[in-house]
This record gives sequence, C-alpha cells and structure tokens, in this order.
Amino acid sequence: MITISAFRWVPPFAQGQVRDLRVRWALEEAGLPYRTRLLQQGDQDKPDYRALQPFGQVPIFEEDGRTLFESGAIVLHIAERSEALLPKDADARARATQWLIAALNSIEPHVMNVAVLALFYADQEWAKLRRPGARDFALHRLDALAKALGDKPYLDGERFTAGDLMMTTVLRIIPDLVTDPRLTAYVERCTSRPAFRRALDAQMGDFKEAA
Ligand SMILES: N[C@@H](CCC(=O)N[C@@H](CS)C(=O)NCC(=O)O)C(=O)O
Repeated sequence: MITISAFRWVPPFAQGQVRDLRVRWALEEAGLPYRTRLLQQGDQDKPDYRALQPFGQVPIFEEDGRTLFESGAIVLHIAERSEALLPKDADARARATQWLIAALNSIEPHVMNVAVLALFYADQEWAKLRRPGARDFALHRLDALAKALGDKPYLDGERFTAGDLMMTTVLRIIPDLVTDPRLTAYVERCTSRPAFRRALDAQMGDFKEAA
C-alpha cells in the first residue's frame, strides 16, 4: 500500500495548499489507493524522517521499501503508471513532463516569491518595497503562460496530463495573481475534475479531524 506524508494540521492559510495535495491528486487520477502518515509539528525534524526527506518537508512517498521525496518526482513516478497522467505516445509524454517541470521551475519560484513576501514578511519595510517588483515578474510569467495556453483546454492540447496537474496546483497558490480569463477558466476546468475534489476533500478532512 502506498503511504504519503502530510501534516496533521496547518494554519488555515495553508490548508488546501500543502504539497501532499499534488500527490493525493495524482493518486486519485491514477486510481491508486493510499494511506497517510500524518506528522505532528516537530516530527519532520526527527532523524527517522530526515533520513527520508533531507529538508524535513512533506510529502514523501513510501511503497514496498521505496521512498521518494519532492512532489514533482513523486507525481512523475505515479504518472508512469497511469495513462490518465502521461500519454503512451513518447513525444506527448515528453511534453507532459516538460510542462510539469515548467510549473515547478519557471512559474512556481516567482509565485512563491510573492507568497513568501505576503505571508511571512508582510509588515517589514524591505518586503513592502520588494512586493511590486516580485508581483510584476510573476505576472509577466503568467502572461506568457496564458499566451502559451491560448484557447486550448490543456497545456498540450485536448488532454489533461501530469503537467496540467502540477501547473494547476502552482496557479492555486495565489489566486489573485491569476486574472487572465484563459488561465482562470483553465484552473476551473482542472479543479473541477472529480479526482481533484477527492484529493482536496481528503486533505481538508485530515485537518478537520485534527482540529
Ligand atoms: N519542493 C518540495 C517543497 C515541499 C514543501 O514546501 N513542503 C512544505 C509544505 S507545502 C513543508 O513541508 N514545509 C515545512 C518546512 O519547509 O519546514 C516539494 O515540492 O515536495
């Protein structure tokens, strides 16, 4: 049985955003059952967990003695097992992987710059000065993304892939950065998928139980 790590509880601003959501969503799309290893605050710093996740973060993936960390690597590992996430055609698979990496490497760092300034340093002078520049840069990247998406339903055309899964989770981090109607419709399209709803409900359900 697949086990993924998640936090037992996080503050409301982070609920529905914690990165185990990506993995839960991929598992739901692939139809693979899983259980959760829920961490209390502090568990992530214990040596047994650090041996599996050197940075003390969630999620990790465990199955039959294999462990993986980094949500991108885990989603790709799951996607290898499911055509719902990676098409059979070699070129289409490579393009789906390309979009997953683009989400993590070309979009997420800029969105996270804005998020970190707003969430953790909101009342500091240097952060107030940095915010407009960080926001402009993120918007610039999102504008390019909207143009690349164009009028297609998904990043590579007609079918949803692991690239869309990852891009959607990145676009959800700060919803008010996403104003282009093509991107808002895209996020709505991807988050309307039953697998996403189940994943979100499962994450939120764990927090409710802990509250
Ligand atoms: N690059 C990592 C980032 C994981 C990450 O940022 N996890 C957060 C929760 S969303 C976490 O565990 N934060 C606690 C910490 O960094 O100490 C991944 O995608 O798996």
